[in-house]
Amino acid sequence: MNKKLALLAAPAFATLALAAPVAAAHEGSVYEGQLWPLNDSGATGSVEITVSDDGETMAVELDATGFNLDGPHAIHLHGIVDGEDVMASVCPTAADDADGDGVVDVVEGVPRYGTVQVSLTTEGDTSPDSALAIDRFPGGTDVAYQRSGIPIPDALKPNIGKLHVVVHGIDENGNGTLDLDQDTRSSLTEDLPREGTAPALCGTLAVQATGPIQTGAGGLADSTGGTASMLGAGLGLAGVALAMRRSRHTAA
Ligand SMILES: [Cu+2]
Repeated sequence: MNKKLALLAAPAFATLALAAPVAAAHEGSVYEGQLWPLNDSGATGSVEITVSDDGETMAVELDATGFNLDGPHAIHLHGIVDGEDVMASVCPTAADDADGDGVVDVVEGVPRYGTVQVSLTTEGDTSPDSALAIDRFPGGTDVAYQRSGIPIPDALKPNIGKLHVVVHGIDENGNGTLDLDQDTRSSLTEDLPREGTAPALCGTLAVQATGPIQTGAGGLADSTGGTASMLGAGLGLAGVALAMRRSRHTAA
């Protein structure tokens, strides 16, 4: 009986020991990312995500310019999530055009950036249910998106830095507007043309600041350990960012 309990308890303890320092770095953390063009969208951009002090919500600021499509631009946080595990990964490149038709469509990008975790709508619901609510996403060839109070799903709370920001919407025929009757339909839904959902920008996130570090070390042994772990996590994220840059350079 004791043996059984010990066997059950050991993995749980290991999970807690690993999860605790990361969770401590979640509240009040700030993440930033550069957004890189996909599918010759012509756009560039940047994003900043600030987690609230209680860790329950986030504020997102996203600025992007130069889209060749005059909107709408669906914006999502994508991630490869399996239960409570979130895997770090990289943005797709032209090499991910599996069917070789010249466009990395939204589904072809999924093995890289995962599925929609949060829909960065302008109002109302922000769950994956709103992923295709194109009337609640920004329009225009330039986008200045700002929204706060966005609920953070539980699985993402310690893992914002492993997510991708993806902005969708490209112009394929040079007229600058969304062609609802485009012959090629979205890989997600027949209701939308491919122009509407193909990714235009993608970026990974790197932590810029964490709440506990900003407010100073507590001086307790536990805090020191926590800080060291957080720095370790930060270095891991920096490694991902570097790997991304390297792969971009290789691709270019
Ligand atoms: Cu998306």
